[in-house]
Amino acid sequence: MKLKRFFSVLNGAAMALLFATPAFAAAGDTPDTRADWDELWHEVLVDITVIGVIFIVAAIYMLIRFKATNPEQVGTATRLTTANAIGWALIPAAIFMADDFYLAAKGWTVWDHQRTVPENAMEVKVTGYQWYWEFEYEDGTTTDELKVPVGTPVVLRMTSDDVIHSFGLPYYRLTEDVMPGRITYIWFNPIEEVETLVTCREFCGNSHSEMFTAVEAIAPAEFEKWLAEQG
Ligand SMILES: [Cu+2]
Repeated sequence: MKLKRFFSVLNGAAMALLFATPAFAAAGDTPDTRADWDELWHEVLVDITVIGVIFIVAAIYMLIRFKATNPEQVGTATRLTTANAIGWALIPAAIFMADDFYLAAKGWTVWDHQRTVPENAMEVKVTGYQWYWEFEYEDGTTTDELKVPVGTPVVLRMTSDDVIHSFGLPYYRLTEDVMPGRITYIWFNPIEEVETLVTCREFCGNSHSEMFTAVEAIAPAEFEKWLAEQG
């Protein structure tokens, strides 16, 4: 009976966990893929921690509560009916699986935001070479580092001149494969002035580790001035 009460508390905690997770923060018209991703990651950490603690506490409780007092001891519990046994296995499993499905569904929301390019996005073409990145702006300017104006979403249309690379923007929580003969894309929303890393995230030959540069989000006026100077 005690065990039954224990499991009903456990199930209650799991349900509370499911419904207590916070909703996604809306970031105006343009979703902030960083915030999306961070929130999902935070939820995953909280959920696996809570579920882990529940299982550890349950295991320790049962180890102590039902410990045999001598090696010949036989358990005295009444046998569960088949239906009960199946129920005890499936219902808790379904409850914890529900959390997985819930997180997976949120993952699709993040993915959907990452795949849907805002209409006002500025386009930059990216080409991967062994072993550097080249950026081409809408006016034809090419550079070896990425500068973008704060406040304008940026879509990168990417391809490779040689082997398969992977374009990584850790700060913006984005990675996308870059392949010869194909154009892939990612977009991000630079909402603050910050200089961070562009890196290749797929081994692409001897100098793969040198295939990094900067992505710098700067004030729009400064960006216009810089772009004009490049020409
Ligand atoms: Cu590479």
